[in-house]
Amino acid sequence: MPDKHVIQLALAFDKGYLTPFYTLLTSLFQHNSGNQVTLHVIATGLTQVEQQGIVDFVVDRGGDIKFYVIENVDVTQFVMPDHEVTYLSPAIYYRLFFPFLIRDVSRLLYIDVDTLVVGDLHEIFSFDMQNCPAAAVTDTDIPIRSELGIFSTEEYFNSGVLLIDIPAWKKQQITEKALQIIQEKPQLIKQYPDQDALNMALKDNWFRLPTAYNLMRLYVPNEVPKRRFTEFLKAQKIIHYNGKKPWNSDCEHRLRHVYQHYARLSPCAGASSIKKVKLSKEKRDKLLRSRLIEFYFDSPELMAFWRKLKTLMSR
Ligand SMILES: [Mn+2]
Repeated sequence: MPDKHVIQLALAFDKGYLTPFYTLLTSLFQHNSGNQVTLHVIATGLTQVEQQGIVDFVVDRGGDIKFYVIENVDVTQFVMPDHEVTYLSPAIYYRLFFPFLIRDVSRLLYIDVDTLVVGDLHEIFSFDMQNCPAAAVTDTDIPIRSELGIFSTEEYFNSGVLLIDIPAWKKQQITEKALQIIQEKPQLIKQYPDQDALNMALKDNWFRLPTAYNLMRLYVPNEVPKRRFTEFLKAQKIIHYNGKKPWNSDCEHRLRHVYQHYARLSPCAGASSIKKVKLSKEKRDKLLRSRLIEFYFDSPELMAFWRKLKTLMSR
């Protein structure tokens, strides 16, 4: 039997994200049984029993896991958005510290815990990153951030999936640069703190990954109807529920039900139900509109009928 590919993943979360974390692990091991998976985890607020539960889960599936603790840095002092983005916690900053905590690993894939792994990840570990310290997926959904020195949406990446070349990252002091921005320009990066700081620190110095590695909502077109999801997902690697979360009723990600699927298979199956979120009338209307659009694309009969009607009316 050929040697298994080794894949090194970094994950960071705090106790409020235990269910999504298990859901992510469930999807990961289902699609990477041919790989030797090592997880590097920073988790805060877990009990000993919860931590041991995670170790057992990973070891049962043939993986390795290491926990890390950040010392001497209090990320709770770092800038956080003050508007209604309640799903962000200071854990967003943990990604900056992995290159210093992990020994004997040269390439590391950091992934947010609001993701699912739906494909084999080993190929990414042999991508030619063209000497860049990091690789990521462009986030064209964000308005141009000229205040950060970034003048095109194509030049801004989403930090939810970050492939890190640790030696290059350290040599070019990316963490130091990002921390300096966080300390010196907190007002500038208030809305997307870690992501803005990393975009500034890595400006013109990151390799573009295919969108399959960070499938945000914007990369799932409405035109892909529900009945083709299985086929569509075959070419994808990591689904990212950026923005509204799939465990809440106001999620607009087209693939939100895929999260429910893996949550039901996870050890947190009991906690997989969708939480109802109270919305203002304006937001309710917006959500209803997006649900109707989905319904339209999911219903071939409705589409055919509508097209016919339009043709008749334009005569
Ligand atoms: Mn995320």
